[in-house]
Amino acid sequence: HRVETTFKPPKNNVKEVVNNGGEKGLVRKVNKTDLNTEKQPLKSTSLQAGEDTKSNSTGARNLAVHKVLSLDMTLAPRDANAVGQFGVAAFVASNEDVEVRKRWDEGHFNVYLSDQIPLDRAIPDTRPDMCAQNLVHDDLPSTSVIFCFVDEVWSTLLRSVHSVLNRSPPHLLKEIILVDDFSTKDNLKQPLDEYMSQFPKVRIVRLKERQGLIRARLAGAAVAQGEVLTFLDSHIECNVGWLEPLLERVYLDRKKVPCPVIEVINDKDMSYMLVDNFQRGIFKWPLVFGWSTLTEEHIKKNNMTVTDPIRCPVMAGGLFSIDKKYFYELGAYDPGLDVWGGENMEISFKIWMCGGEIEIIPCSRVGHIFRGQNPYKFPKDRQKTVERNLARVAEVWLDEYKDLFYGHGYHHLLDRKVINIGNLTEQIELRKRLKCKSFKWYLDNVYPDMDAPLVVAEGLVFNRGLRKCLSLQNGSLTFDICDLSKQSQHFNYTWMRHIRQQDMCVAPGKENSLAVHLCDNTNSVHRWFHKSSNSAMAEHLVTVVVSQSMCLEAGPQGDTLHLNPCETRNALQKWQFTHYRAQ
Ligand code: LR7
Ligand code: MN
Repeated sequence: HRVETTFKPPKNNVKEVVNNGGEKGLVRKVNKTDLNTEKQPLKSTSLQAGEDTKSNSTGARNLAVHKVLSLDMTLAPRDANAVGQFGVAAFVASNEDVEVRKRWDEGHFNVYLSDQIPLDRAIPDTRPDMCAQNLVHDDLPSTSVIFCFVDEVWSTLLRSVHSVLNRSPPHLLKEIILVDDFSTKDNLKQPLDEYMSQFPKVRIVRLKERQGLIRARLAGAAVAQGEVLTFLDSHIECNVGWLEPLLERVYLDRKKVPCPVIEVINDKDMSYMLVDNFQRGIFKWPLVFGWSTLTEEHIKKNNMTVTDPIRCPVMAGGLFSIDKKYFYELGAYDPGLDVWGGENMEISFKIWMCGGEIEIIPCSRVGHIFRGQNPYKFPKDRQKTVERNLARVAEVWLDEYKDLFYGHGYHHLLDRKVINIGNLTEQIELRKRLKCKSFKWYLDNVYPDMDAPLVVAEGLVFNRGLRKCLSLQNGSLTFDICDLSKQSQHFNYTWMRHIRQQDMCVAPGKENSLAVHLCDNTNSVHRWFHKSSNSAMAEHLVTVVVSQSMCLEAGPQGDTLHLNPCETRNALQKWQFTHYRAQ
């Protein structure tokens, strides 16, 4: 069983595609004519006393505000006819296809094309109209922008850096920190040092061994001098006015963790594509990140406009700003997370459960190249690395709901003799020290539309052939006339796949008999497979004994219970619970 772990771009329901160079109907593209070419240079506006409502921690009122930067320094590009200029789709001649294919694997996108596009190209200002009119405080905190990368493609890495340099107000950009996570490509060594030496704000940190993006970000944060940390992936393009609205949120409340809207840089034609409004980051079991559009009702009820911040149960992970002191108060990332994956869940649960908030800020927009595959090697198996990271997060943050994580395809992670998820003492201590709320609180208050039933099925377990029920009396399993009023006949079928009454579990006994054991999550013989419908083994209770599937079967006289090889049509092997909470 494989759980999907690659990240998909946000949705776009607009059917018409302006330029069908890329995947049809996935995301809407922006026309050259959509470009706002009448941007005025930045003007500061001084407000009348009393118009501003924010008072700072010393009690003094900050009255000076100014408009968000709305001039794209790159709108008068050096070469208006360059390939990919203005973010429009670029094409290569058909005889260059071979080149495109040859270089694709360097980044798992059109590297050949990217190398021809200006490093400081203009892109369309995709912000909702009102954004350019918004005011922000003039004493916003400064930020360190942290890019970590491993073997990133030269042109996309540089385009990422240029987009930050060109589209961030200089007084707010303390520095750009490039953390090289032990890349092997030669051009990312001395040539990168040389190139970046022309920009005093750019610093390069080299890791001595491969750490993975989580510990690489921690290494960047450790040397950062800005008041706010802004993390970005190394294949992005920041859009006009992207930074101020993020810093404004942190300024208003240091426990707010703002994320930009993530737009799409098409992996085939490198065009800049905008995405639907009102999307938030969510997860489905087993902790799979995804996007969901706010409902019409929710938008109406909360009187939301397209520029309002959108509260998100979880963030995508790669692009966000956070107050540096707050980041460390939260214990930063769990440094035990390896290479890639799960850290977005960890930081999201931590932020919400320990008093903060995550929001998407529609006036801040950053394009990202979504790739079908990681272009770098994983030191260990990719799937195993991600699963292990997620199990760490589940163990620390999910309380009793961690069963839902394991129950959705990750039972094998429970066999701790095989899977070592490492030491969690410090993470558990941290959660206690910060007095964080429960995962139930998080579900009720932050993600109430999440379906999270704690058991799969419950009630009586009755046999379809004999209409009698399982019963647990004086520590042994019997088979009785069904009686709803008897607690001895009530069982739960849990996400751990236990047939369970309190802490006792039904298990295979000696010589195809049945036994009752103290439940043990790590013991695979306590697990039973059961489906109520739609499968060949429908309604069977199947256990795996010594790597052989066996089914729970009622004796023909209706007095015994034993295990027998499974038979699809045998009614004595068919079992049903009174209530199914989930499938
Ligand atoms: O070992 C590594 N060392 C690194 O420095 C592996 C990666 N990296 C760098 C890499 O070069 C890149 O700059 O880390 C950054 C992120 O890696 P990607 O681009 O391969 O990740 P992704 O875009 O596929 O995945 C998303 O999920 C990750 C989970 O660990 C991270 O949180 C990424 O930052 C995140 N990306 C985004 O949120 C962008 C939008 C995705 C969506 C939806
Ligand atoms: Mn990425």
